[in-house]
Order: sequence, then C-alpha cells, then structure tokens
Amino acid sequence: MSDIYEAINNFCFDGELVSCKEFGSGHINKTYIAKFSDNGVEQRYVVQQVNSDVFKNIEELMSNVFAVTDYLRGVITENGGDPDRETLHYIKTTDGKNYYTDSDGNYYRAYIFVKDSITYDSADSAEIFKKSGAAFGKFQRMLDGLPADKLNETIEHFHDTYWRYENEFLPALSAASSELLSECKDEIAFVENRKDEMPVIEKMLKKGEMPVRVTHNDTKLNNVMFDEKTGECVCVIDLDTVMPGSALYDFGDSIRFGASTAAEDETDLSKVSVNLDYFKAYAEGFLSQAGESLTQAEIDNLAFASKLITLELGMRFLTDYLNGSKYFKTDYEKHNLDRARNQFCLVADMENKMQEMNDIIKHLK
Ligand code: GN1
Ligand code: MG
Repeated sequence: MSDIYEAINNFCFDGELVSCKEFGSGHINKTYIAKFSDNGVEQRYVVQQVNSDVFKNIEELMSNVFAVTDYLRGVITENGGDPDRETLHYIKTTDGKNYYTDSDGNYYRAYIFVKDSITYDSADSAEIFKKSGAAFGKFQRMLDGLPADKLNETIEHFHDTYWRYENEFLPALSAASSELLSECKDEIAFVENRKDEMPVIEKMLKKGEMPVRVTHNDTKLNNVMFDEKTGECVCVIDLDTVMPGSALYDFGDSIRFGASTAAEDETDLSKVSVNLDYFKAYAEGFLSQAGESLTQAEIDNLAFASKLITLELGMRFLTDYLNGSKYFKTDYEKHNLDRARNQFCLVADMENKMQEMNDIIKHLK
C-alpha cells in the first residue's frame, strides 16, 4: 500500500499541509496536488508516485530531471527570464535526496506548482496551439548546449518505432489468444502494412544524416503550462522522457495529440481527423523558435514524423491491449483498443493529407 502522506512528510515543503488530492490526466504516473499554508501564504506542490514498471531506474530518471532543470535555470537566468516560473523547481527530501522511497518501495518526487497557470487537454484555438509549438521549440533550443551524453536513456528505444514493432508488437501477437487476434485483425493488418516505413527516422539518426538532440519526447499539449492571466506559455512540464532523441519526435507527438480534431480515445471515429490549420499553426510556432537549428533533413520529414509517431502510439496501445493492458492506465477493458483505433484513424487521415502537410511546411520555410 502506498501512502501519499508518508511521502509528503519526507519532502522539504514549507508550512503546514492543508489538503492533498489526486489530479492530472497522465497515463503512467500517479499525480497529487498538495496544498500547504506557510504563515497564511498558500503554496502548492505537485507530488508524483513514479511508475516503476515503466521507469526502471529511478536514480537515473531523477538525475536527468535535476540535470535538465538546473541547466535550464542557468540558460533562463542568462536570458533575463524568471527561472522560478520558466522551469520546474524540484524539491529534495528531508535527507537531501532527489526522490523519496516509501516503506513499501514506492518512489515519489515533488516540485512547486507553477502559480496562476493552467494546462489544456485540447486547444481552443490555433493560436493557443501555435504558442505551445513555440514553447516546445524554445525548450529544445534552450537545451541545445546540454551534451546529450550527460543524460540517461530513461526508457530505451522510446521512439524507435521499428524496434517496438519487432520487440514488443510481434511478441504480443505470438502470445495473444486466437479470440484477441481475430478481434484485432484489422488493426494488426493496419500495422503490418506500414512496417516498412517504421525504421526511416532511426536509420537517418544512425547514419548521421540527422542529428541526435536532447528532446522532450512526450510533447502533448497538456505538458505546457499557460499563464492564467496573460494566456502566454510559462513552461514545459513532464521531464521524464527528456533524453537523446530527434526533433521530429517532439514535433510529431505534438501534432498527433493537439492537431487531432478529437481526444486520443474518442470512439466516434467520424470525429477524428488532422486539422491542417492547427498543423500549420504549430509548425509556425515550433519553427519560429527551433527552426534555425533544424537541418533540411529534419524539416523535410516533419509531416512524415507526425504520421509515424501517431502510428507508433497506436501500435503501442494495440500491443498493450493484446498484453492485457498492463502499461497504460485504462478506464475500461477495451480502452486501449479504442485508443489504437482512434490513432490509426488519424494516421489514415494524415496519409490522405500528406501532400498538403508537406506543402504547408515547404511554404513556411
Ligand atoms: C504516456 O503519462 P503520459 O500521459 O505523460 C506515454 C507517452 C504517450 C502518452 C499518450 C512514458 O504519457 O509516450 O504518448 O501516454 N508516456 C510513457 O497519451 O510511455
Ligand atoms: Mg509523460
């Protein structure tokens, strides 16, 4: 049994605990918001129980998180920004560690909630989405000077789509019952028909045709905090998968989530498509900040990467469904299958619009 109050007691928080409740929409970790009162002044902290089935090495994970936030703090200060607002401030435990291990072996970490800020699960306008593009572009640019080898790979092969196909999807097929295989036969065929495209980006990275960069790797719109009052982006959150990767993964994952006309688990597939105005707006925002450092090969593959990352996540949802839904949190039995169908529908729409997506990028350059 994990006890959030035991964890809270072991961090260097200021003041007295007023309340603590679960919040957020992450699929992996368990997130709480703890409200404190420090001589009448309210302070909120985000406390997270890290999923140790997914993140196998908490020491390495938290060492990345501190390395990234320390580095960003330096860059933000140099640029005349406010480091307390523009990056996360993690809190150490009372014995000076980066995370707390409770008596049952569960891991927790904590950071200060960024005051007066909100997140969006879907963008109310292309303008908001464009701002998130600029935020992720800037995040990547600010980390340009952090050598990739200073960071651990918190999840190996995270966006190596073909590796996931061979090492996760195919074994899941081999182990699945005939009922499951027949239920998912269309989705399985959808993946199989696209396997030749899966190695494209990784091959270019390996051959040195595209740079390996420090990237975020989980660039959902709800991983950007917006200022409640001004509507401007404040900072990027969820640093668990910040590690060596490709700029294309960050761009692609943002489009997958934020340019879709429906939520990731919408079951009415007639509502699922890629909104090209949003695609264009995000590309404008992202390129305005990261554009100068991107190579031609990266720019040429932005549209393709959007499709590939969507296909990859659809395959990951399908793999998890076939395995009995052990990785992603689910609300009902077929949740992962519904998510996979949704993502494949989005892939199909992107395939139909690939020419237009590529033209949009070409005209932005
Ligand atoms: C997971 O937990 P969350 O929502 O930050 C997943 C991402 C997926 C995303 C899909 C470590 O992220 O890769 O894109 O769900 N994170 C991990 O919503 O697997
Ligand atoms: Mg995440």
